[in-house]
Amino acid sequence: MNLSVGYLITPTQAWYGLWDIFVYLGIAVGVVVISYFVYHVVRYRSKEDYVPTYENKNGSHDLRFVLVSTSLSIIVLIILSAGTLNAASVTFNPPATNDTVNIEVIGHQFYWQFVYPDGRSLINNLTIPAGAVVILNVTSQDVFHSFGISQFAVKIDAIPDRYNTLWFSVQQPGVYVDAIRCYELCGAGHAYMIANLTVVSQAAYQQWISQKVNG
Ligand SMILES: [Cu+2]
Repeated sequence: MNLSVGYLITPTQAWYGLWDIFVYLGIAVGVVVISYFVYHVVRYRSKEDYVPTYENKNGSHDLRFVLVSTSLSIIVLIILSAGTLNAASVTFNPPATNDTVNIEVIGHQFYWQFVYPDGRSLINNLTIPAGAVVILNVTSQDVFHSFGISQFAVKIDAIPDRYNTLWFSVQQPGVYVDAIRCYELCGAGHAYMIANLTVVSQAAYQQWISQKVNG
């Protein structure tokens, strides 16, 4: 079994990429708008002999300004919308491959349970193989919760009698302490509904999963 995602774009990459686009476009728009503002503040500053006039000496210039600024705004909005739809599409369409690990995630007041295909279950510790496509089927045993790993930009509601799916992939093995949290106020213990994400090598994962349950 080859569990490597290789060239795939993960939701984590898609959302972080979208974040960059928002930041860079925001900076560009800020530079243009603030420069325009400062230019006019300086150029049309108060002078002793200045007499205000409402005469429009160049009407076509004004129309051109409106067309250009509106077009630029529309282009920016199209880029941001397309990027958002793309990231959402990556998130909601797990790659069609057999090399995936499916894990059931069950929210409880106030802990997370992770159930593996062979029935073994972990509490507050999600263990996954590095580089694999990990598909989580998220539900709840009691009230609404929300399962999220902010570091990897994934989050989805955990709702009783319903399964919501999310997928992600982590290349770097290690224990990501307190990486998993509940993001839906679910009761008095909500703030303590925290779990670790443990990413192990594929060999270690195969070895662990091949051990007998309860063995
Ligand atoms: Cu909660």
